Amino acid sequence: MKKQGLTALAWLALGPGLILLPSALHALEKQPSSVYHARRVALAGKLQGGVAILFAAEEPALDFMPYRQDSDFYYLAGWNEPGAALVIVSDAPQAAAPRAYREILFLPARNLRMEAYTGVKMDAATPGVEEAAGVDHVEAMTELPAELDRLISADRGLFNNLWTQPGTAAATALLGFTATTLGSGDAPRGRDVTTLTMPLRQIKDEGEIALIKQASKASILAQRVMMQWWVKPGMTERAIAGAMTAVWMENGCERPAYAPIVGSGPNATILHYSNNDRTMQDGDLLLVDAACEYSMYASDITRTVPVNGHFTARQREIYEIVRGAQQAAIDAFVAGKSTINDHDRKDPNSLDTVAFNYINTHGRDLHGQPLGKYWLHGLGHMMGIEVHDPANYPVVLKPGMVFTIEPGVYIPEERIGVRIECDFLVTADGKLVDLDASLPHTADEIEAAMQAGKGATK
Ligand SMILES: [Mn+2]
Repeated sequence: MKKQGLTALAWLALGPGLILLPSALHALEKQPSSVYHARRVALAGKLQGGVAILFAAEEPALDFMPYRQDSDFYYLAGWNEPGAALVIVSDAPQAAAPRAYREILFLPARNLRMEAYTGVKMDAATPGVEEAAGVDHVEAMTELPAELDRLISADRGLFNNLWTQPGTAAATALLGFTATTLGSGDAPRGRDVTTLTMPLRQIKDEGEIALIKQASKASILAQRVMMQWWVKPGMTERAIAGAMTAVWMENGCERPAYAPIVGSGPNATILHYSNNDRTMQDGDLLLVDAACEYSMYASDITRTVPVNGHFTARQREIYEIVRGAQQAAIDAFVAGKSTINDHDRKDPNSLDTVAFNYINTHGRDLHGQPLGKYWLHGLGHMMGIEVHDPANYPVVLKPGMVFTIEPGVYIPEERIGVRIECDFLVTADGKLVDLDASLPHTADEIEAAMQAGKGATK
């Protein structure tokens, strides 16, 4: 938690136009090796005596896009390089060939010619690689088919108890090759390991929460800089996205957690708008759904602000209805009982229903109709290594979970789109904590923040 760039205060004092000198390259902040090891052991406990084989994300082939590791692979291995495989052999004392727990990271051989492009890599022959990886054993990738062949030859029961990421080219190829080496007509089917990692990933440990808070901190700062310094008539949506990106990266984040949505006027009513190519006008609302990723962990924050610094009466009315819906969901929250993202709003404990009922019983459209029909999406989602962490919705919200609450009302006819999104943690004692609580939230707070920026430039 050390590497911080400019403090919030410095950013707010200096404002836009500041040219920053490049700071030291930020490597990912990893949790202790013991944490990743414990996750592998926990996964092994769910394998029903089977073996898990996970592959790292492929490296983009010289297309100049930065590499991002596969989320499950990173969660289990903390290894941020392409071309690797992780094998977890679960403890199976009753198996045909009794097995004890084992974990092996398979690494591709170094390619010295490609290292001119990629930089220096480690492989199984690199001294100290096991300590660097924090995995019990590191082997050359060429050994993986042989290892699998040995395991299945000793216990044919494993043939249909291999857990892999479904649909990945590497897993399909390996299972096909295994069929050939075993002289089998059929390849092992491979069971879906992500069904086992999903519930593990949903409950965050302290280190993960600390990383999410770092992502929150930088994202809050960027949102604040946005509303205080950058939003004004004549500014482009893209300039806002760029200014926020600068704040994220200066504060140690490696990338946006998703494509920034900076939608003004009519674009505020487009849910996943990301062209960001309009010039903002006096009287517009601006919806900014933008946040960053810190050491592989996401933040996800939306604020909606008036471009000229003042909500109209109608904009303020809609804004406060959306905020009221969010507050109603927060007030109704009960750990272990409430659910999120209940699309059909059929679950009796659904927070979506609470928020929908609030919106549908407050305010009217231009035709005297209730506003519920202008809310088009779920109330929130799980968040972690991915901005939308995997889940089978609706999810019952439990201690250790991190999720968003993000009601919205989008009325194209009035060029009004409002979404307010905050990220929440359920604590061990069942309390709901707003991770973005320090960011202006009410209409009054947003107007005050925008005025503060204007005052300072005079
Ligand atoms: Mn979201």
